[in-house]
Amino acid sequence: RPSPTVKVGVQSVPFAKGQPKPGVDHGPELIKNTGFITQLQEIGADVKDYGAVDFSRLPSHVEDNGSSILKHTGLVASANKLISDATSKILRDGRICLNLGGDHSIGIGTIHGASEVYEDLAVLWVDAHADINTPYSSWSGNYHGMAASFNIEEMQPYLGKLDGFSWMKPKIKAKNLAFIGLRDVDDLERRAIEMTGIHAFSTKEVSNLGIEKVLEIALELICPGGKRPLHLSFDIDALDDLEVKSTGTPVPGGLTLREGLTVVEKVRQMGNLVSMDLVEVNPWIGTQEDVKRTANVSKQLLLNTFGPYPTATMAYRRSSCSQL
Ligand code: 5AB
Ligand code: MN
Ligand code: MN
Ligand code: MN
Repeated sequence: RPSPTVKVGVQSVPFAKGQPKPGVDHGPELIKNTGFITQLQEIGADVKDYGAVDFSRLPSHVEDNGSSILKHTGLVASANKLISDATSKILRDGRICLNLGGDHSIGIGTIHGASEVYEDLAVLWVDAHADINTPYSSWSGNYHGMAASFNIEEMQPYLGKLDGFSWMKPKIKAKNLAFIGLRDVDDLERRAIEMTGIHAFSTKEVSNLGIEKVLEIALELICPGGKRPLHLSFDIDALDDLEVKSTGTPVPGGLTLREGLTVVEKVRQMGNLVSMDLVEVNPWIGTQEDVKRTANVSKQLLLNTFGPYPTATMAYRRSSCSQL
């Protein structure tokens, strides 16, 4: 049974102003240098490289309003308008849009762009953090910790009016979003999750139920029967800090690489993925070895998301079944 050709459009989103650590804007370059695009093409995937979202007309620096702890509001807002439009364009070309970050604040634009093209979009948010702070609840002022709230309809009353974000039309319903991998959630974020009824699976649920079961439940909740289009927002810090050291906010006790691969494999099997983010890979953090390992983990995730469906070989079937 030949697998249908998957059509992917890859865009680099080298944005780092949603958090304070330099280097995360070099994430796309690191991930692309693994050669994952060529490798996918060699196994029959139709992958087109759209280059980077063009930030050349953004001011390189904007002075923040000194009375606010919020960092780079204006830049985050205008960058995400560009990201949203670029994402929509790739989707209208009939490709799955793969966004290589960049910090997670780019999720504001990628999800917005996807929800403009696909009605009734579901979102699977794989992360150690819930990123559901608001400009009022955030104590860090970093927009990468607020990216989820911006697109959730039920969160709008709590966001307030922010300069630069008036172009946004948030369309994601709380019940169509699920978190997997949570283990570092602020008090007010917990309140937001409870209040809105977003489905949340922490690493505790993953170890109790197993990743397969968690995915089965989560995916059935947000897209019953696999019918709704799906956006996967994968923050690399969902994985354990032993697997991934080159990221800005690592948290111990996370998913193993194998569990991460199961996430993308299950998503692929459902067949309704329309867009995906891989974010928070920062090649300026950690030793050379750490960076190499993080790059390799990212590559494995992408190969397993878009590679052909694995079919058990005869040798595998024989050794796994009949000899037992
Ligand atoms: B990431 C924190 N909740 O709001 C905040 O890496 C962390 O995109 C946010 O998930 C982590 O600053 C953002 C403390
Ligand atoms: Mn995140
Ligand atoms: Mn995170
Ligand atoms: Mn992070």
